[in-house]
Amino acid sequence: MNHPDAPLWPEEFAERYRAAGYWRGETFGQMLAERAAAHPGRVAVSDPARDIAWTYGELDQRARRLAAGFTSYGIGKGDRVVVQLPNVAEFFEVVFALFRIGALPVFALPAHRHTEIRYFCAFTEAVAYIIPDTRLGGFAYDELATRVQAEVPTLQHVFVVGEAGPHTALGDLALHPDAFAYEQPEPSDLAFLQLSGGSTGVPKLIPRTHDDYLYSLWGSNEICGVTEDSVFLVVLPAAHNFPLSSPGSLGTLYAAGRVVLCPAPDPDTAFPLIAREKVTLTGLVPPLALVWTEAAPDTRHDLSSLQVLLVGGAKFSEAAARRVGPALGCTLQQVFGMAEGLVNYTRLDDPYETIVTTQGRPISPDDEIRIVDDQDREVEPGGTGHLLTRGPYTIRGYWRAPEHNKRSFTEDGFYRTGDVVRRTATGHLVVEGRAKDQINRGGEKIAAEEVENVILGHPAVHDVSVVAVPDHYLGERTCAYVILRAGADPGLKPVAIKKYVRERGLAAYKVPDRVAFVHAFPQTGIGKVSKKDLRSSAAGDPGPGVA
Ligand code: OOB
Repeated sequence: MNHPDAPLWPEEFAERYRAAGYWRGETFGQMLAERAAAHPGRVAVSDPARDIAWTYGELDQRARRLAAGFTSYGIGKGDRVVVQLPNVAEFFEVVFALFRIGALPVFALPAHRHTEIRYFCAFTEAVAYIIPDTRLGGFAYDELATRVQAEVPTLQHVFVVGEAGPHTALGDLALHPDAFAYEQPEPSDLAFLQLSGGSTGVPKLIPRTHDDYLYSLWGSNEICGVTEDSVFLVVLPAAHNFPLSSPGSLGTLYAAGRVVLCPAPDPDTAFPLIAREKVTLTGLVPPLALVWTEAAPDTRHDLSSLQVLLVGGAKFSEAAARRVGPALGCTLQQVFGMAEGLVNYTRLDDPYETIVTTQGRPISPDDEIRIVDDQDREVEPGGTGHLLTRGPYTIRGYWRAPEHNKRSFTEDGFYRTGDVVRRTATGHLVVEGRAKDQINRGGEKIAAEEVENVILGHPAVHDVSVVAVPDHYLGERTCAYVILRAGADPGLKPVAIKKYVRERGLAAYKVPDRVAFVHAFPQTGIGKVSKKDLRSSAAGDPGPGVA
């Protein structure tokens, strides 16, 4: 199949995935409509912090009204809409409305700031940007929106959940569902653009279709035991692929279960919600899983409804994995996934040793896995190598990135994950490391090149190299090694570099945790900067000139 902006699956693969029953020919709009018809009075989404609980009937109705509203503003099939919302019920109303009219949500995270948002809006030629008001969002997104709107000519509308300010209130948009007619998308059409953690100067956008994403949802549900009795707590940012689809909020809605929104991830916020809403499963990144594990034994809240805790996004150490069950009284399920597609889970009935020592195996029998050396030759069974993958819910290329796609995909369509893994005799993958130039800061991905490009803009900087430093809590933190220009102010402090990055309007998690001034970088045999050597020196004493 060809799409002007994204390479999709060749027809022979699409046919195979349909014939195997993975692609069921459904769209998100139809899915919600069917759940609403079957379970109109069941609660679909609750936002207890704001006293909101919408049934399937209400959620579907709201999405239809908003779909008519978006249509009245001229937004339609294929248009891009940047969505940057915290964990609020309206997130679901918005995305299901956009799904219905075939407009593509671009899933920004609440932490993104001017640099990222301007890029998403400009690169995707977005027509609209949806934000929370300052009270809900804890940041003046309205001011950011005003600024971006002045810079990006395509961006015609800013819709606000809450107080509209100078923009348009989302609440004013809802029209009678039949007020405007619109064309609904096909199952093989793109549904949204997800963000890649990436390793390049600018983030890449991941085009997912209704067919492929819905398969990853029901495939996950079968593996994670999600049914209409499941209650999923959205702890991580709702728009991230992990809490969205593994099995996440959308998997739970697919199963006609109940989604509960958690406004903050700390135990003081989450534990009372688990007790009150009788949450049965949730997903966390490793640092949060550690915090919950430590807090659980002393809590006065009843966590006994929790059956499964999914942990993924970054490597979960075996020692930490062993503490989850005893502390939280639930089953651990490790998840090794990526927004580009492939998701691996340990199975609920896997032997305990497999659950605590591996990152799981793929959802689908048709997820093809190759583990190769630097020359793309398969390693011997059980050997460690680069993970390449192809399958019914793994993209065949990034959105509008033909040059980059030549490097990130093999000629026969395998995605080069950048992860270094080995496979056990049972087919479970163990993540051993990473070959991509990325820092995984407790599950938040930072492309070294993106931060390096920003720091290079500082007038005193001659060269910079950003690497990961091991960290007990987050797994990794960032360290920026900086070579100053000859003649730079000798009084310049490393902290000035951090301040500079922050002022450029980058998400806070991308600001280097540490900045060290050096005179030269270690080099590889052919004279390139050796990040490997920089990483090992960062792991030790970073030396003078450090902040
Ligand atoms: C998830 O998605 P992304 O797109 O933010 O990041 C994907 C990358 C992987 O390529 C890998 O480098 C790392 O995150 N990763 C893990 C991991 N899970 C993800 N590394 C080691 N162990 C794990 N368990 O992070 C994501 C998407 C869906 C479900 C879960 C996580």
